[in-house]
Amino acid sequence: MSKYVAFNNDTALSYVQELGQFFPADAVLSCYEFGDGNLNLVFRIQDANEQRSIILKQALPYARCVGESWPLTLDRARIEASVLQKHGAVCPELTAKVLHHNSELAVTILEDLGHMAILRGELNQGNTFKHLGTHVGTYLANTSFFHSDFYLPAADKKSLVQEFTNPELCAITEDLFFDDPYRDHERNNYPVALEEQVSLLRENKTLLINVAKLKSKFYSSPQTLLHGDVHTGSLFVSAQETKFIDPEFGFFGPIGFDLGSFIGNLLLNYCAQNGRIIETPKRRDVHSYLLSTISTCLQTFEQHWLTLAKTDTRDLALQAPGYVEQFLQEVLQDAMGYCGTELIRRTIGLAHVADIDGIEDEAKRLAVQKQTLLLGEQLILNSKSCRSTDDFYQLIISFAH
Ligand code: SR1
Ligand code: MG
Repeated sequence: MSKYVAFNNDTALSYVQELGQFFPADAVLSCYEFGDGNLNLVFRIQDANEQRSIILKQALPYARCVGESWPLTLDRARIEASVLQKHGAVCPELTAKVLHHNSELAVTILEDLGHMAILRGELNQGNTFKHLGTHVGTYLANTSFFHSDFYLPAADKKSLVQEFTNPELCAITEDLFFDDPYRDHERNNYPVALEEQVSLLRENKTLLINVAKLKSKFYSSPQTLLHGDVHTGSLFVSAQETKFIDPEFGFFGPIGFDLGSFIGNLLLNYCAQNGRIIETPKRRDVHSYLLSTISTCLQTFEQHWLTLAKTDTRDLALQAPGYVEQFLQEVLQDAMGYCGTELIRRTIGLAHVADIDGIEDEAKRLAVQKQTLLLGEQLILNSKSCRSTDDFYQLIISFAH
């Protein structure tokens, strides 16, 4: 049993050397920390001629972006490694590989995806990835179907629900998505010029009821093992490949949550491009790329789910003709609602996105923030009338322009 201690470059390097399984004994190794996320330390360890490298990720006992005043469970490292392993088992080509895990030290060693890039940064530079929609739709369908009641024997699922109980990280989502933005809270962060729109949002009773329903479903609808934090910073991309990382918020929750979060992040980027790309033709290209990626993702998700349900559903009652279609309609409605909450919380809550905050011109940034708030509100208000992927897509188009 190793006692927890937060690593620095030297101790991370020694740990890897002592494991002795990743590099030859005589390799000359170097190590540096480069994590820029909200929560963890991330080290790269490589040999002198940069032929081989690995990533060592370590959870800190607090939220890095806030400091020691926000203590946070180390158990999230176990959850993250286990979700990667479970998702990797049903979708290996789209999930980052775990090479080693130590729960006491909250350390996970992962394959180095340094030949790829984080999607958010790429989208912010106007770069596009033609397989993204298909890849994400496939990952979300595979991971959600194979951890759902359609596939897992009931007793196995119940025991997995326990294994992936993640109360502290879920509490962050419960607070940041569904509470803070809709009331005064010191964690919120938005310009004074947005105050009027924020007040109107908070006075909209129908909106607040819809947000309450979404929160209630997040609390008590263990439909599948979610990634739990599907934003564009949780994806590595290259021209051919896509890899999911960082599922430390994983738990058994509503299937629509991951799908809605992903689409929400593409829409945040869509709106942000209005303040980023000055040349109209280039902006139009990126906009149309983002919309077609959303459409492809939705269609791939739905078609893949329907196929899996037809070929692999093991529960007898859930095979009732027409049931899976109804089930998926509700998933889409949830996704649309969660998508709206992601847009709103990233605009006025604690955790913003570089897509918007990186816009230097204040007036342009404000215009984008107004658009993301409005779009988020409309998605939440109209989610229950969504009957198909096309309804979802049409609503996005009608408000995104
Ligand atoms: C304190 S954590 C803030 C946000 O970062 C994570 O990536 C999640 O999205 C969380 O809401
Ligand atoms: Mg993360």
